[in-house]
Amino acid sequence: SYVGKPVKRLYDDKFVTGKSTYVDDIRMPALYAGFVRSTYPHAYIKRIDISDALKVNGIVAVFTSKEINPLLKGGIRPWPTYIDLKSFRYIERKAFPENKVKYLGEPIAIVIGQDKYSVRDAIDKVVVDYEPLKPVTSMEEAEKDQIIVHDELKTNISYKIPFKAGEIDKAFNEADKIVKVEAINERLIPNPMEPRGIIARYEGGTLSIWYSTQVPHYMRLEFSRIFGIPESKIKVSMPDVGGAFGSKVHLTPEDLAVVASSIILGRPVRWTATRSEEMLASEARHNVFTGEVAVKKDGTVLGIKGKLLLDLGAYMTVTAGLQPLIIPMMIPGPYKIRNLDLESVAVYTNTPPITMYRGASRPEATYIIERIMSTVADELGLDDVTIRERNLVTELPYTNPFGLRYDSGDYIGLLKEGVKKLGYYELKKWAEEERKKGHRVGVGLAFYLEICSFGPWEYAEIRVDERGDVLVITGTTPHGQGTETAIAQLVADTFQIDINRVRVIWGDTDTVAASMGTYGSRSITIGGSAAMKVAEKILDKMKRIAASTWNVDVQEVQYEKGEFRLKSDPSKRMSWDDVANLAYRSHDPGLVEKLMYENDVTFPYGVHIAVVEVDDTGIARVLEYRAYDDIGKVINPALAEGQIHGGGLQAVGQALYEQALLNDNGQLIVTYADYYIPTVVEAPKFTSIFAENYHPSNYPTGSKGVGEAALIVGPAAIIRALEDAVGARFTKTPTTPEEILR
Ligand code: MCN
Ligand code: MO
Repeated sequence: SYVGKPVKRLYDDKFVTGKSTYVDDIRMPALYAGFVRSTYPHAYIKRIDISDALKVNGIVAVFTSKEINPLLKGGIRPWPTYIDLKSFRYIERKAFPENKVKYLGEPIAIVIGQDKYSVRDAIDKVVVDYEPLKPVTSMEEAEKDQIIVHDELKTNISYKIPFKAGEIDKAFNEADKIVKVEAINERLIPNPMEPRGIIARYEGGTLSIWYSTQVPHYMRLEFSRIFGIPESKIKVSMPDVGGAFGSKVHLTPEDLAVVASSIILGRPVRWTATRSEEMLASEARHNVFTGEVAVKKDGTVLGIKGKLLLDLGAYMTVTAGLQPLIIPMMIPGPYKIRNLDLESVAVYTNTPPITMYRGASRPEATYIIERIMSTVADELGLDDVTIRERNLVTELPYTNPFGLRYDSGDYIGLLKEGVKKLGYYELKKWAEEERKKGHRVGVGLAFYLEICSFGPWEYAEIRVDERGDVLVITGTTPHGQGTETAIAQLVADTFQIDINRVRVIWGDTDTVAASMGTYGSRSITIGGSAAMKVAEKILDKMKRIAASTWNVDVQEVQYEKGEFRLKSDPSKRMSWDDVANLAYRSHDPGLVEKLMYENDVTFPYGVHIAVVEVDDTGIARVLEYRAYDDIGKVINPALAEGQIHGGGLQAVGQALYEQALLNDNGQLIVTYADYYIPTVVEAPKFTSIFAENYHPSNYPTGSKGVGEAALIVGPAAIIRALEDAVGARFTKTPTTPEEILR
């Protein structure tokens, strides 16, 4: 059997030999697109002169809002599957602004030419006259509504909702101590290896799109809504996607302009973001929490009051609305805190729009609640394990004060076991000795509970062909995780056949009848379960075929290791291949089954530990990163561990190095070179252990998600380790050398 084993990734040859096909690798006689971008963060557009640009050799067209926007029946809007559109103030964003630019770098015109180089030259020849306005680039200023980003909305506040539960005044009256806590996440950029890319071809009334996306079916729906083309006339293909980290669930105005141009010109048009464009198109996080915590002397947290201020940037993207909703609901985390008075406020600023990044809301919530736990521990003279033990939820299932139902687990048990298995106290002691010798090293711990396997459903289809080979069509859309291998393991085990007879495909709307996609660490749990259930259906049919051949009741047929047998007569046997072949010769031919599998969210959890060293220049390094997680049943430990490594390295970046630094003008002043994504040089030594006595989800796979775990909890663990090393309190990610030395 394959499940539970570190089966090697099945389809990686092309990646490691450089033969994968990303959007930019697709050969097609397409025109190239590039964008003229605003050089002001906030300004009226007075005039756009394209005449010189059109004179550049090879330039086919330059379109502005005048040509492009009228093709759009709607614009970019939040994702109604998860976001309540009515609770937000937003405008549907068209491709280009018609009179006012709202952030520096905002696309205002598309230049189309025969090759990339002439396009690049022509972009510089487009002359734009602006009437500059004072920008508002800080969230705190934006909230005052003195400068308004969207005049139509008359306010910068898109969302302002209280999240209240229990009796907050009583909690604060009964407190022995009130502890102030601040937690800040600066703006980040996911930076997948492959930047955004799209090719659009409109011919004979059919729109074909090749797209670097996580959600081809949802994007087909959006293109249909926005362009008023029926879904039946749109095909979205997802070629190999070189990572996304949540950022490719969103749709950019550039994408809309490329599609509109291909419609106008009747020719294929393509665009691949440059790295600088990618950095502008996918910014994420950026929020500030300020709060007060009511505590008892023994460490019991009675209640939390606080305000969460979130930056949306200049426009509401497809996914930014998730954060003001989910962060407050997850702030109580794994702890039995029942009294809360939280206000969640999301504001527009004259800065690049915010989208989502690995963990999308759970990193923020975890960072906030773990900062609270560690700060309270310091204020009361307790240690990091005790404070958590005192507050962790002890009985599951548990419904949190905002109605989220935690499905299964043993939080205290895992914390105790994790601390032991990961050698936490030994590390603490070692660090203390080292500090006596003058080395600035520290050890930090953080606990997390996360919500994943977002549904409500996922689709799977399986075809067993007449030779008995298996094709699995999954609605999930792996783009680096390796979920396809894990799905093949589940199917091969259900069929009890060689995994090499199973092929898994996904991503193309013509191939996959329905799909939600890959995000929110949902794929193996909900998509894998869908595949298992279909496999069971097929096996059932195969048994019925064997039964009818032998003229017996289906209960008489047994299947084991590739063989169908008659229970009452062991001499009657048929191989897997024989039955598959027979299936195509019967009156109800074929072995093609499909289903939509529906289920609820699951809640994995764990404890992660970081060891940090700070040198004389204030540069911090994470030496070790150790994780102990209960993710339910582990389908492929190598893949799951890989997720801890990748997410853990991104946590190192978020905690210590990465920041999408903007100046007061809202201009991104870092490039890919100095944004400082950690590489193998900055990588810590990883230890990843999954609980053997796991608590399964109620899915057929028994799994819970792991795709975001380490970036959800890692920043809190690393900042805690930094505090231990330096002996100071830190609130911010990233905490930079200047702040460490201060
Ligand atoms: N897995 C397992 N057993 C479990 C849980 C997971 O073996 N109990 C394995 C799965 O088979 C899969 C991987 O771990 O190979 C992650 O599975 P899962 O937790 O179901 O997450 P998804 O497949 O839905 O992936 C999405 C998740 C998210 S939301 C982000 S963001 C992220 C991440 O995956 N983006 C990634 N990991 C990424 N990895 C890569 N290489 N690139 C990205 O863009
Ligand atoms: Mo994600």
